[in-house]
Amino acid sequence: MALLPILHFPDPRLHTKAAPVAEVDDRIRTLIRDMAETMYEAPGIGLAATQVDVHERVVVIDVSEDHSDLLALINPEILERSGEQIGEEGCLSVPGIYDKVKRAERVRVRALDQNGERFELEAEGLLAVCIQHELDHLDGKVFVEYLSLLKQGRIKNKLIKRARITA
Ligand code: K1U
Ligand code: ZN
Repeated sequence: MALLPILHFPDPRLHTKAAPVAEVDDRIRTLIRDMAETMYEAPGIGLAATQVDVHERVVVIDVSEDHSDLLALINPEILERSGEQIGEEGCLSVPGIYDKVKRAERVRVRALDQNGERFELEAEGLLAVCIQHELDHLDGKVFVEYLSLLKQGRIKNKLIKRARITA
């Protein structure tokens, strides 16, 4: 297993649209294992392949408290959204920044599992938020893009300064 380096905003690679996975094979299963290890170590409750500079449609999520409920989604699609919730979000690619984002309360998702089998899932609450956040990453969107341009500018400057100090 391997820990993968996570790209930090405003790295332009975070705005790449990920391509569908053509075949669910050992390469994809290894990517999922490494992404899960990276997410748990960070720690976080989700990670999209985009964040580790792999531009294929793969995400891992685990919103359990004891790392017991890993969900891997390959080529995920949101089929239906309903309701509305506003909650505080963070992002491993925007460390130390948290802000409120409006999302659907419930989503129905279709994806492939690690055997390449299609399945559907209904989610609400934090899991629904996390799914929407991770699928945005696959489309090249970072949660700060829901914030005002003023806030986005401040966050960009803060992270650029921090990167200079730690370089
Ligand atoms: O995509 C990511 O960068 C992961 C992100 C997912 C997420 C968090 C909150 C709302 C929506 C999406 C994170 O995991 S940030 C870290 C975090 O929220 C957390 C870390 C440890 C324990 C519990 C939460
Ligand atoms: Zn994120």
